[in-house]
Amino acid sequence: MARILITSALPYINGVKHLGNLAGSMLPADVHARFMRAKGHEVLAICATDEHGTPAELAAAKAGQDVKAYCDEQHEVQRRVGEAFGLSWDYFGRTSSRQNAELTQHFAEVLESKGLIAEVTEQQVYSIDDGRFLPDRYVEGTCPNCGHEKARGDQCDNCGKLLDPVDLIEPYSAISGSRNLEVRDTRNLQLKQTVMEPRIRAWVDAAQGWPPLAKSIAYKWLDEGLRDRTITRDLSWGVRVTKDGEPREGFENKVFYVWFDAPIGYIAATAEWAEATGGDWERWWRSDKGAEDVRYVQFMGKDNVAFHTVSFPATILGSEEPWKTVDRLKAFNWLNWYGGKFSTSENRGVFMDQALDLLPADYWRWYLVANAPESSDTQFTWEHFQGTVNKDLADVLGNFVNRILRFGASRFDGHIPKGGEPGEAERWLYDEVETRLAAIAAHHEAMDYRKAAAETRALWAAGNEYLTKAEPWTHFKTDPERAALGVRTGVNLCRLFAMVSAPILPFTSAKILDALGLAHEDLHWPEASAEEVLTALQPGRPFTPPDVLFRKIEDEQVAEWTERFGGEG
Ligand code: B3M
Ligand code: ZN
Repeated sequence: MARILITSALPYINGVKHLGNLAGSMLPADVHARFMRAKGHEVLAICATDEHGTPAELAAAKAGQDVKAYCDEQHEVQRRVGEAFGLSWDYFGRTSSRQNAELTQHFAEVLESKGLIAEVTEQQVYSIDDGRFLPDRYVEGTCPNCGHEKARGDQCDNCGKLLDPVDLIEPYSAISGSRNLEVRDTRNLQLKQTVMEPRIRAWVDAAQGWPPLAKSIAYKWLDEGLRDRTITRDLSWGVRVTKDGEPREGFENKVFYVWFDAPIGYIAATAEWAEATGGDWERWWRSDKGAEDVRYVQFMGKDNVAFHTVSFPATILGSEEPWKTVDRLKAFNWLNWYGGKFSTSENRGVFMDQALDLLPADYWRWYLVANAPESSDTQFTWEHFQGTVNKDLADVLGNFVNRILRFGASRFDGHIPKGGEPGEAERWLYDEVETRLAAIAAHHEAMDYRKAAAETRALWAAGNEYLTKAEPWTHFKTDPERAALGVRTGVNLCRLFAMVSAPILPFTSAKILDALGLAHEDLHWPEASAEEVLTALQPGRPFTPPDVLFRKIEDEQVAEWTERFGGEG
């Protein structure tokens, strides 16, 4: 049994996330957590809302709310919608927590004591009309790299390049739209990443469990040459800057940069979890306090990779304290919306809360895992979604469970019959299940989600193929023993499907277990031989067919949703 710490990139507080965000971090992290728990490992799955920086301030201003009140409200909204999607975090914390402020200040002070922090005078955009500095997203303008006209001060959404607000062409204030801007001097703290570069490179070289995408992004940054990074901002909302535990002189109107405190939020949210549950957070994070054997797995979209493979490690390694660093990193490409980006402002795409208004969580979970943007960007289209749900869930899994349980209910009085000895069809099935189960587990271990879903689907298909071979409905009159064996094996297959599909389809698995009268706690990964697993439920056990597990998506629904949410159409 291993101890596995799982984090997914912390969603910004500025509104409910869209399906692309879900597909590229929170959902696969949940699938991994569920699989690892089912395998009997000790798992701690941590997430939190990322509540600082200009995204939070701008969104609060737009909502006409005080930032703190806005964050309180939106944190609850995101937590609820996450839970409704079945995201089984052990804790969903907040980067605005006391724990995160303390840890962030701790890291900054330790880094300073190691000579890795410098106080520097920098040039920042100042808005005369707004009477304030405009860090990061408070400035918009034309991207110097690609010419996109609505680039934000910290990053261009079009080409992805990280920017400095002073680089923007024809900049304007995102608060007032004013172009009456000038560049003024301001004092900031910089983290000397240039000094850290050899240590970070050696650490990246040594990393084993990263996919090529993550390594190549890390090396791209390292090869371009790290720059010292400003870790404070002229903002009022965020973690206060301290020195020896007291407010730092000259920094009274500044806070730490959101990307400095956000990853520390993984640790802080674990400390929140400990406070709430009486757990021991250091056992998960400090190698001197028992975390040396923890396997730490991070999930994130590709735009977050550099922050996790270079910037955050600079903080952690620079402290020279025994913090746990990432062991395995799973990075995703983009899930796009009809070849373009999801966009709130242009009403393109579906957001998590809207998705659940249309269909139950498992429909989305299945689609997003089976089409995970792993080796390249992928596209969501309503037609593709419809096809996937109808074929995989309704025709293969749903059809199997409903067909066999209904038949068993009507012909065998809703009790598992004894049946004759296993024959050719059963032996074929045992072989098939043996191979498929091993493959599914291997893909989950490797965090290959498309493959894990494809093999899961293949296992369901094998169930249907077995029924075609066993034909209990045809044999019922002529060879009732054989028909009974078909039903007994089929009911056991339903249980197996619930166990194996649960990481991706937790709600459906629960329904199947209910139909079989099995407790949800019994859910574990099947480790016994296929024959044992498929004869585990004994004759005489009652079962009740569930309501239809999956309804097919109709063409009219596709037309309506395309109209409502945008699409190519
Ligand atoms: N909130 C960016 C994002 O949601 C950022 C991730 C922080 S992870 C520590 O893409
Ligand atoms: Zn650009």
